[in-house]
Amino acid sequence: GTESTMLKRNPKFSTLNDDDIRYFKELLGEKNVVQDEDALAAVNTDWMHKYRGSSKLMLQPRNANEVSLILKYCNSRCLAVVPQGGNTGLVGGSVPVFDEVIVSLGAMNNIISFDKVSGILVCEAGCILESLVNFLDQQGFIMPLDLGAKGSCQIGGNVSTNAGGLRLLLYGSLHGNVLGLETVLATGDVLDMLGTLRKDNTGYDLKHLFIGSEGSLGIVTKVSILTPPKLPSVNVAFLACHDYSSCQKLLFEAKLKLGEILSAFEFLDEQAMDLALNHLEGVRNPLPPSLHNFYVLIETTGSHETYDKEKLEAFLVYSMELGLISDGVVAQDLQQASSVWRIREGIPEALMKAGAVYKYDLSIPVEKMYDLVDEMRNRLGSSARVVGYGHLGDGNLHLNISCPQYDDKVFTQIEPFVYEWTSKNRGSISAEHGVGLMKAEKIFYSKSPGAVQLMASIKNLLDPNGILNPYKVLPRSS
Ligand code: FAD
Ligand code: 2HG
Ligand code: ZN
Repeated sequence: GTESTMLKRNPKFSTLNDDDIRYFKELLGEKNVVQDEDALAAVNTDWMHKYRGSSKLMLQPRNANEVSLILKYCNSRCLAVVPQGGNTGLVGGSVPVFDEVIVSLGAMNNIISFDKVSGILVCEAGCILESLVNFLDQQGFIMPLDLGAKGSCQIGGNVSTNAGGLRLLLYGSLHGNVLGLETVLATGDVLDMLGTLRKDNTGYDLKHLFIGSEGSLGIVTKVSILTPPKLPSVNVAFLACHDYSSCQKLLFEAKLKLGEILSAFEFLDEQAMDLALNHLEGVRNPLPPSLHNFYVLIETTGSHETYDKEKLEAFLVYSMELGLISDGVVAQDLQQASSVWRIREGIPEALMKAGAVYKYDLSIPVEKMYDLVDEMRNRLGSSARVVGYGHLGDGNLHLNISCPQYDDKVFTQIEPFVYEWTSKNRGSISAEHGVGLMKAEKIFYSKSPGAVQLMASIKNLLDPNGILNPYKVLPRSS
């Protein structure tokens, strides 16, 4: 990646020696101390194959006590550490930059308790999101978050990135849904904040510091999360819009007319659709062939099948009459619904297959959002493919620039323009993916110097040697 080429390894960190390996083997057992080259190659490389570290060691603790002893030891030896969950992060945060020790949470995947009355689930951080979804399904509940990476991402990774995803519109962010955490600090101290209460105003609510801190303040080992009941009526519509302004008006009308049952409002442009159709196996356009500039996926979730369906159908007729949509289908069964979702969820994968990709995950006021995509297209001309899609209902644009390979000429046309534009329009340069390595030096585009200074002080207080996920989140100068 072009961004990390300027970085130098911080010489204050030790390098691994035989005594270290001996200590870890004694603590964790041989098989949980991974030094195999092929296994390390995978965990040194991020999902996009854009960021690559050169760690010589991955540790696989089985409980919080082992995490505690690992960190205590690393802290005393000044060995740098990268916490890793499912390694699906998109900002280079989950892989080492140099030779940091990888602490992988995958073996900590037990469900601890589920209370059907309150809907509160307590589990270990390494549980894969989809296995939690499957567990809850049996109980008649769902997870309050859903994302395309559900098959590999872990709840601890979701919490650490404060992942948003596809149903934030209805259920809100993890800052609202996570009720408690257990974390291990860099010193090895285990911090018990594993409450299971909706309300608890006993001073500072410290768990919020760890939600979205990307492994820079501690390792999340347990999560307590509020889960909603699985409602019987879910409907999905896939609609075509002529222009962006229609998408925007459609969102306004959907909030008004669908109200409490609106659970997702996603959009994709024609370029994104084209990628999905060409690069994803078995994906086809559910709408009759015709040239549409924009597509919108609307999902409703409610408790009454006939009312909900009537409501959605009336809304679609009304939107058609207003001229906001030019075509549309409503999925008739679960399989059709999931194939419509597959188009939207598959776009990151389609982009990967198309070549190199520059990703920007931006919060921008909805009325301005697509201007950036248009401007970027004008800047880049035919040298790259500019793709716009994302969580329109949350004001979150995924701007992706796809080219055959990474190209410095293209890159200098994109940055710093994209950040300056976002900052000028009072947006955020990270809506949901985090800062990671990619944006550590860019943080001032979205945060004041005073706020960054306080972040650095908190980091220093909790991790005085700076061993946890160095080079990430905070700028070098701080
Ligand atoms: P990793 O990638 O392993 O780690 C992410 C960060 O968290 C790193 O900084 C790491 O050090 C830290 N970390 C991981 N586990 C822990 C832990 N237990 N304790 C402390 N720190 C930890 N994001 C969204 O917000 N919305 C989406 O819709 C979305 N869709 C995606 C779709 C695809 C196909 C992909 C590949 C990614 C998507 N993402 C999305 C990115 C998203 O951040 C991750 O998918 C997910 O939240 C990361 O979880 P993970 O377990 O893979 O974490
Ligand atoms: C999504 O919403 C993810 O699909 C990935 O957040 C976004 O690939 C991206 O830019
Ligand atoms: Zn997203």
